[in-house]
Amino acid sequence: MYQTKLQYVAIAIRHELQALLANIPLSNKFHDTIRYTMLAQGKCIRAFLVVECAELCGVHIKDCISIATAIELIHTYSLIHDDLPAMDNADMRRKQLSCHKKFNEATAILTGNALLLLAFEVIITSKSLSDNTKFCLLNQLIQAIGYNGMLAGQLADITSMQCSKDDIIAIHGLKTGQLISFSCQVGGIISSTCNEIRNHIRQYGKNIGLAFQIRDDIQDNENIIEDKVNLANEVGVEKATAYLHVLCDNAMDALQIFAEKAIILRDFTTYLKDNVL
Ligand code: GRG
Repeated sequence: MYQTKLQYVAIAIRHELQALLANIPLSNKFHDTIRYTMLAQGKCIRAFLVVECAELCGVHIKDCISIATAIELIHTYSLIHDDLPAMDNADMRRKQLSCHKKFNEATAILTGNALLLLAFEVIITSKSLSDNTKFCLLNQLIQAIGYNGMLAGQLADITSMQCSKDDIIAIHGLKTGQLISFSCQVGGIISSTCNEIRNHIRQYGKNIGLAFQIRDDIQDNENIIEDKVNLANEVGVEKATAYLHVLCDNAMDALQIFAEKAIILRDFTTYLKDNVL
């Protein structure tokens, strides 16, 4: 059930991306690199979470699609940089060569930078958001991805030796959790929803953000690299799975207040819990 909505959102994001690409001249080298990285087979889960959580706040997809697109641009920037030899050194991404393998390292670094800045441009030029809403969104987005958020998690991930379980959970919460959590909160920022609803969505986002990375740790456990920050490696697959279940159950609890309105998010959370997104 969630897959149908995910596909719908992914198509809407692709539309937005095509429109952005139409404004980048073919003679500009970033046209090719942005097309290559953004129109690959990304799932658009963060955009899906933006749209679903925003609907719980009474916000229509047309009023949050620009910020959802911006978040997907930022997510792709982070993956391009994460794949670089100085970081995770990955050859493949989204079933194709990673950006630095397809082009070269300098191009990949610059493409990541370009996507990050394009994301800000998309928010600033959005026609559906007021200036005040844009300011609030940008303020919280910058906190989520900056030196106290995603970047802090990434740096700790790369530089930490010998992490405890709690260290790993903290790193995951920053590195992967912050952007996912922000995605869930977009609708609450755009709308005038009451604090109670915002708090429930915040709880949902926090748990689902961490669950997403723990799920990846469990899947990754088979080809483990000794010094990689990985919860399943640290505590074993069984305990990591139990923790994934606790997080997904907490996320489900946070949705209770929305009753039938959250049926798609419940379905998504069940799939995440069963590790089969
Ligand atoms: C380098 C600035 C910088 C930040 C890196 C991206 C990141 C922060 C950390 C995540 C690295 C990673 C591969 C984590 C595993 C979690 C995961 C499966 C991420 C990929 O997200 P998906 O599955 O990817 O939503 P698609 O390709 O579908 O968009």
